[in-house]
Amino acid sequence: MTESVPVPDTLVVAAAIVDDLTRPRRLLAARRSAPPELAGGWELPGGKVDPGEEPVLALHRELREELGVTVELGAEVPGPVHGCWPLTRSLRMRVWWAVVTAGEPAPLEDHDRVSLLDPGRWHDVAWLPADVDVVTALQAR
Ligand code: DCM
Repeated sequence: MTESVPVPDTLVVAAAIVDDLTRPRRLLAARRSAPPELAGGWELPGGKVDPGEEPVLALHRELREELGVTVELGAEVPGPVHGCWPLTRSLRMRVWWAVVTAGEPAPLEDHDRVSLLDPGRWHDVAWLPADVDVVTALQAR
């Protein structure tokens, strides 16, 4: 008999928003104010994909809702598990590079701060655990 392995079933999408897709220098980090267990942690902004929703469209929606910005997406940042970044047993994340094309990033929903991290300081905030590895991959680029 084979053990059944729980399959992560909810997709989260997030953006590594930088000033320039070709030569990224500054990286946007957003600090969560909710829910209580995540409050104070910094993340690459994004959120859960709704059932039936196209992941890329979900990311545009989340960035509009959370930060009030329109973005252009660059390449995907592939994670170690089937291209995804594991968050929990039931959540996995996909991440894309992005640049803002309209709007000024502001913490509108579930966030209380937005920070632009200078070159060499991308690890200087208390990232949520899964985001630490993503930021390391972003820096290695
Ligand atoms: N999440 C994360 N890192 C991100 C974005 C989201 O770890 N860059 C996590 C936080 C939540 C879950 O994904 O547990 C869903 O996010 P949201 O509440 O924004 O939909």
